Amino acid sequence: MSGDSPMGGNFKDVLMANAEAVEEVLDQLMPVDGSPEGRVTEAMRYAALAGGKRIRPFMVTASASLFGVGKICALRTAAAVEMAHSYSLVHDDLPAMDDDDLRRGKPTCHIHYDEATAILAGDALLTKAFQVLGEEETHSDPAVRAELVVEMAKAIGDEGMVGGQMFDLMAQDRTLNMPEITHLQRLKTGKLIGFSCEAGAILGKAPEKARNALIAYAHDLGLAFQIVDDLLDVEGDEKEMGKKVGKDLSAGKETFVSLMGADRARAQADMLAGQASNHLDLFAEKADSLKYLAEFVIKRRT
Ligand code: GRG
Repeated sequence: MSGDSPMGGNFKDVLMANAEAVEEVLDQLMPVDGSPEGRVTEAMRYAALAGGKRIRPFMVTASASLFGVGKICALRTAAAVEMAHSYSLVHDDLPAMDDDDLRRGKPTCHIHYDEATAILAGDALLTKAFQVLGEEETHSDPAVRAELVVEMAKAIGDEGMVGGQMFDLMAQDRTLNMPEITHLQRLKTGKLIGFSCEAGAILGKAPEKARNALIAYAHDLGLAFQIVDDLLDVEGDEKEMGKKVGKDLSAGKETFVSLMGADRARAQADMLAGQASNHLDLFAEKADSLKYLAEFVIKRRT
């Protein structure tokens, strides 16, 4: 994307500045000490500080900014979300799952270290994510911290991301239809995107109407994100993406693109991103950064 953002610069720069701020917090939360057990922290850092677009952390900080949430609270929550996302990538890349050797332009965690270390690093990233949400520095109100913990657990456990991954594995020997693919993707990627947007409302104790608008935005944008992910698996460039492409096709998997065709899938993603932005109209220009993100999500090449 090359257009000027309403924040006085190119949106990619804004996204990158946020990524740097989140990475600083991630760096502080995972100090290395050279001990034998420190190997797992090194592997966590390898996975979580390894680049990536940092879309979910941006959703957290941008939604938090709508309600005047303090910078540290927002960044710690964003870091927790990125840890949970990174854990899912590490485990998804394992031989027992997708068996990938390239992620974010680098050898996957189990290739760079070993399988056992990658499993432990994923486990520890997930655990630390909840530790961070539960700590007082994330929010002074224990009820808010508890809500963050519960909602993220719902988003990434058996009711969300892990459930979606299970559904995916169970569906490997049969053809999914459109409602089933939509359900699968809502669980696998949509729910964490949902939590990332809702987190700002939780931190800011936002009124129900505002919170529901963010949930609706995430609902539509999450689906648009996944459709673009499917398109990139067909049309994307391995070098640019930093991960293998063409995986769905070679695995014989039905996707939004195989069911709809690339043109209709692209049109659907565009429509959903526009609809997502419309849900934010009640915030007026304060939500411009999230609207720019919606545009970025459908125009991205990685
Ligand atoms: C193994 C518990 C467990 C869950 C795996 C999320 C997931 C479920 C697997 C990730 C594999 C994958 C390619 C999912 C499709 C969409 C997705 C989440 C892509 C990666 O997210 P991006 O594009 O990645 O935001 P970056 O690297 O930019 O953070």
